[in-house]
Amino acid sequence: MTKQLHLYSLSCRKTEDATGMDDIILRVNGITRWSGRITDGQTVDISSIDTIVYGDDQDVRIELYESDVEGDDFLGFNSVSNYPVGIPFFLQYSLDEADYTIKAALLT
Ligand SMILES: [Ca+2]
Ligand SMILES: [Ca+2]
Repeated sequence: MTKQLHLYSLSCRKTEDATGMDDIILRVNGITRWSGRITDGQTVDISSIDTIVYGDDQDVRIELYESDVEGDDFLGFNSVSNYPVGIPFFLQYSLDEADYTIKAALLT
């Protein structure tokens, strides 16, 4: 059996950078799958990211970074394994005083 994880949207409650927009990098199992600019109060569509297929005994590591010229800021990670199929759930990222949420679901 395999599971299919789909990511729908990224919401920013609070940016990591003190001024201007954040440049977010989203990595799935260490590979960059999406990047884009976002600021306080915005939600962006990330559903163009390919559905992630993984085994029952595996989990998926989803990391967020904020890009700066002097290096990337790590905003946190979530490991997704089991959730009820078909019901959206939310992943929180709150390191470095940032506040982000990813909406995701396991597909039927
Ligand atoms: Ca930063
Ligand atoms: Ca930045």
